[in-house]
Amino acid sequence: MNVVALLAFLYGGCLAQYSPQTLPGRTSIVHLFEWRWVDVAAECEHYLAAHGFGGVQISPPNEHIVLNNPWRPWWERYQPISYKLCSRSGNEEEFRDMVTRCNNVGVRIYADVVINHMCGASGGSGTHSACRTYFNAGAEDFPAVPYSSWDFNDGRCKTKSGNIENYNDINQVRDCRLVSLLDLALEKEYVQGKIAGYLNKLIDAGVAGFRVDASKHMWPGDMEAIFSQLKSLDTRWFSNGTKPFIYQEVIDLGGEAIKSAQYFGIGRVTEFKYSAKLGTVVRKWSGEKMAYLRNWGEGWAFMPSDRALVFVDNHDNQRGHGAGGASILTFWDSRLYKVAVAFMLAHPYGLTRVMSSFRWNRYFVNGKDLNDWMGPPSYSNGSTKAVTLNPDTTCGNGWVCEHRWRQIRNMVIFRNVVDGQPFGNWWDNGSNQIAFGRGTTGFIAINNDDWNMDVTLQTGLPAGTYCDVISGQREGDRCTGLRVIVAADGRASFQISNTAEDPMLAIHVDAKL
Ligand code: AAO
Repeated sequence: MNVVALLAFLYGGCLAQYSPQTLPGRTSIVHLFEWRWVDVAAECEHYLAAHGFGGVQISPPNEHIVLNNPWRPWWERYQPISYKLCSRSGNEEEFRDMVTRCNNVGVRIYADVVINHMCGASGGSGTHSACRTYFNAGAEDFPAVPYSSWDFNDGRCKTKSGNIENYNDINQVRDCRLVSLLDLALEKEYVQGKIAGYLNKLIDAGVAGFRVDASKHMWPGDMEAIFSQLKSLDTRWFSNGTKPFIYQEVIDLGGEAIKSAQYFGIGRVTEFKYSAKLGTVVRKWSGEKMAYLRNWGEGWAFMPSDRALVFVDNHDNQRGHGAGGASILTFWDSRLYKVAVAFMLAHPYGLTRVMSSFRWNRYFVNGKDLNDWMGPPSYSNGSTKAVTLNPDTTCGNGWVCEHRWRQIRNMVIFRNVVDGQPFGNWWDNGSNQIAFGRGTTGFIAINNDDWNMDVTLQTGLPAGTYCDVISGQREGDRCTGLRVIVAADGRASFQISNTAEDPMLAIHVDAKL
């Protein structure tokens, strides 16, 4: 191997942890929150592969606590009991089968890994865990790992409660308990080895990478010590020496001592400013206007695009957890949500993650949803309901399946088609009507004003008749929705009513008749 090739190999290798390792031309991942493994596998085979999804973020696959006060909250999954692969979503065999089947159709699996802590200090003792493994939270005894009280940070935390009390004290944030979750001593080689062993077991099963939960609460040096022990990805699906994709959950909206940038050396980082700001702009709150999106991305003081994992909402902030400000748009606000998701998928900034949720019966008291804890659609015995499919391809049994909404699915494809193409041909009306293109391959126009949009714009696209992929798509030689005619000079007229179901038009070269 000559020097240039060696350097390219090393460069590629050392940057691999920023790449989702998806098949070429697949640019988004979907979070199938709380889905069972058998349903994820079927979705990979019957939907995600065919519609260009790059991969799936799954809920934590390790054994977690089982709670009944409240009854089976979704957040059981964030209270580990062991690193056995059994959980609300299924057992190890189902997990391995899912990863194999998804990889076999070119859809990657990213595991949500909870490695900062074990269960809550008040988790009690017994076998109320997904695999009925014995543990004793009070004694910090998790025999299935094994972890004992030696393996927790109690000695290092200086707060009276043992919990984080001040997010501006770096030592508290990293060495004290997050909401009383037993904080592992990640600086210990023994603990690092146990966690690396768990992650390598997932790599052996074929996962492509990890969403690292609560990264803000771990010292970057300890995380690097763990990740340096990770194997390369499984050569059944990945080229030899490929490193796992790493994206770290760090809530940094500014104003705290810990910054996202402290984690850039390890992998990508969630950009929560994106989610909070886009919600504010699309809701037209605080004087924000769509016209201000002209310099969206680093121009808004977000992290560099090649370090950012972006989303309109996530499983926390769609229900007021984490950085769950009121501006966050979710499936509950479906019309504006589709505007925000379409914008995110059309704009080049960041690696995009689409949320796929379940419904729960929200119950607001003084602006707070008292049912924010409610778990996935379940039977009376607590087992999670199957994802059923309706004839119109939507989901039943309480699963929202935003990723299957035509407008969102088609914009996932739009992003694949325009991948690598420059942002340009920006137009706005100084208010909330905007439009922009992606080189010569795609163009989107959005009307978020309270009056009609009627303009003729330079799209940058080749002349022809295009199917609008918001109101429909191209099927053979016909459009199932609206059409847009691009003239020889690249210009096209966009009439968008402010009362339209979806006040957007989006076209790309794969939707051209
Ligand atoms: C549950 C119960 C607790 C109980 C605990 C143990 O709710 O009462 O003590 O069990 O028995 C999830 C749930 C938790 C649940 C936990 C364990 O959300 O309610 O606790 O499972 O079952 C912080 C972390 C962040 C974390 C977020 C929820 O930094 O990593 O809290 N997210 C991840 C997961 C999440 C999970 C865990 C971590 C735990 O995504 O699902 O928790 O594994 C500030 C800080 C943030 C901090 C938030 C919330 O954010 O900056 O770092 O997130 O506070 O504490 C504005 C500010 C923004 C601020 C925000 C909220 O937006 O700009 O900075 O307000 O104050």
